[in-house]
Amino acid sequence: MSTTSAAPLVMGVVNVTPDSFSDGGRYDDTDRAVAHGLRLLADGADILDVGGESTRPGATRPLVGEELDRVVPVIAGLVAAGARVSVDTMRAEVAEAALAAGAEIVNDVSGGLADPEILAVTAAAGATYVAMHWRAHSDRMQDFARYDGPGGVVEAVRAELADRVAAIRSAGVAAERIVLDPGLGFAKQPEHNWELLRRLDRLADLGFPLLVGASRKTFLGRLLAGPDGAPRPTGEREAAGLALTTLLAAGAAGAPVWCVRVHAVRDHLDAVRVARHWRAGVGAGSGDGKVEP
Ligand code: PMM
Repeated sequence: MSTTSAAPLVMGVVNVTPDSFSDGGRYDDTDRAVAHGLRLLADGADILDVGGESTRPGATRPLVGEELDRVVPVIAGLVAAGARVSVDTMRAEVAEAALAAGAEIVNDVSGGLADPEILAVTAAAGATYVAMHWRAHSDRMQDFARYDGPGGVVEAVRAELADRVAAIRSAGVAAERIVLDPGLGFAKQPEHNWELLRRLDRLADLGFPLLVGASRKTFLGRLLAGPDGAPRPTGEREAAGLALTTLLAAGAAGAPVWCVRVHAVRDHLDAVRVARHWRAGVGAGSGDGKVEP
């Protein structure tokens, strides 16, 4: 699929997991997950991202057979309904089965570090590959949330993504099939996420489209914490995520964003439309310099 577009595409999340932080357990059987995906499709999702492994901080990994059983039938069902599907996996075996079931995109939160064979599998299928910035599996990723070098988190993430691009290219994935992602919340403290969002231009100048996944994440909950310091619960972070989508779609980060990965597709599409309409008017002006009463 094309990785160029003017406004961000909206990718809807279909987590077929018992334990994802944002929607864990709600869609953990095939029928419920397909029904959820179909709702997101009807709401206008450009891509449906189907995942069978929770990556919330501290999560333990499913067995490969469990992950296959979760995602493959859901992907097949959604592809049959006409959806463009990405598979959210770090495993070559799961990516291969998902591509055979009709997925077009491999969304690998480890950027090829967890299972390097996934790159050759993606290349062989001619699929699009999303490489997210990642340092370690979820059970210990927060031990790696340190960015003490010059340029802090932004330059570290940029350099580490550039290394991944080299590996992805040498495995045979075409440059126009690569998408990069800052990996918000993965080995990041809240302020690291905000710095990355403000400086997406530094990641964009690596020359690849960007995907951003901020929806319902803890750094938004922390921003919205009440007087007692407790983060705002997951289900009450949507408005903050929408504000962020609007800013990104309006170009506030100084770089175009190719795609936003979200849970509430319809609302985020509305935000993208507002931003697109705003952008279309910026610079157009009334022409005569007069101010209407
Ligand atoms: N975040 C999660 C899972 N997969 N994929 C990409 N490319 N980027 C992300 O930020 C990302 C991801 C974790 O969030 P979830 O539990 O809401 O799915």
